[in-house]
Amino acid sequence: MITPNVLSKKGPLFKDKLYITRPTLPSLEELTPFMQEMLEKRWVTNFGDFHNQLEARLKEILGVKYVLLCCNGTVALFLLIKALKLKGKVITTPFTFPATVHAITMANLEPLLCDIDPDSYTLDPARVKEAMSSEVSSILAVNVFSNMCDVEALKNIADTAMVPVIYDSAHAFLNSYQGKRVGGFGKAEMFSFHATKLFTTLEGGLITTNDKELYNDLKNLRNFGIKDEERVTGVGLNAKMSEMNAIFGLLNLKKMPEVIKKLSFLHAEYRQRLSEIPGVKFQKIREGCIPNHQYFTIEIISKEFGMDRDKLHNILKKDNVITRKYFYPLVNHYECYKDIELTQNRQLPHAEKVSERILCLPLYYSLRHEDVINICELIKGIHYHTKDISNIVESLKSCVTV
Ligand code: T4K
Repeated sequence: MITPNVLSKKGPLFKDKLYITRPTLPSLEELTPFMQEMLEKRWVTNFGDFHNQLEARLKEILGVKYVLLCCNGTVALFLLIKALKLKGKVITTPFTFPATVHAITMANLEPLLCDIDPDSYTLDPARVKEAMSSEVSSILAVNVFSNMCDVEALKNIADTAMVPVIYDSAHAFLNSYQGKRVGGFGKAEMFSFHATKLFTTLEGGLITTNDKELYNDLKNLRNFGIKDEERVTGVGLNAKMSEMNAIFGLLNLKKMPEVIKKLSFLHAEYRQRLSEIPGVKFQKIREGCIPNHQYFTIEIISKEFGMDRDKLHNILKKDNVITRKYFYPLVNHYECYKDIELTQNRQLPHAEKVSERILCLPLYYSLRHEDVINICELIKGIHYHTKDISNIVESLKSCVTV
């Protein structure tokens, strides 16, 4: 057990800040020949060779008929929603990153938030079923922290209502469920390849689908709606991925098996060590899901742990462990949505509770095994010393957010 810096005053446990994530990146040596080739060809964007190679590799790995690389996940999701020509309301979750709900709103549709399951943190199908009406044109579900949604139940609800389910799988690249790679569920899925994601192209996103017509519409929308040299048939955007981003992708893709192996090991270590502490709850991974382990989150049940999530977050910060409250606040509490009825008077008790308790801990490829052990021992020390700490917490309220 390690006594936290707020009590020991010995200085932070970690000399350098430990963030929740750090990108896995290729070395300059690995990058150089690719960059040289790109510079010699003088082809830097607009569906160059590297872009096309990356699309071909992803299509093969994910086992889907069509893939479209995009400049980022948010724009990819927005284009997907536009291409589906949805109307009225789109059911989604409040427990997500702003991008999910903003993509709906930016497409002039109304997000309709339904509560989550308190253990998996994914949309609760029972709440979705209650919220279905003739005004709902789609369900946008999020495979949060690389857990899978209840895809079977959501499919049944959507099929009955004859509306598509689409997945925000920003966190779920290279996951599989019931032996099938994520990417082939629902009408289409979106992935994020941002710097903070398991697999990064620095900025980037991907849409996967098995629907040819949707693919053709998306291809058009991704490139200004240009059909050919003389025809512009859609109101599209510039959502293309550049060659530089694709090069990072090609090089990083090779590293994925090794990265996932290490994350899985660190994940298990965290879980085993933290399970000894009262008041620490873990996300329940759906049976049949093999997650990529890109996030490690805990819920802090304050009565049992001895303090609430916010205090733990601030105390860890004093030891240079920079945790994040993903996802707090919930979407329905955002200032930009305060005048909009997102829930149709439905309560979101589970999402509210998880959002108040959740804490995302550091987890990434270059994180050392001993760092995970020390973080766990520090959390044990904080739990053990809750009474001593409670006397000084007032002074911690002024901690600056990092
Ligand atoms: N749907 C869901 C469910 C999502 O979670 C996201 C994005 C999206 C859609 C949209 O996908 P994109 O349009 O982004 O492709 C980060 C990411 O920016 C965002 O991509 C991600 N989800 C979200 C969960 O996390 P912030 O604002 O919390 O990131 P930031 O800048 O605080 O970075 C977090 C930590 O990562 C830093 O403390 C240190 C580390 N970091 C970050 C960057 C940018 C690095 O080590 N290097 C870096 O270059 O949103």
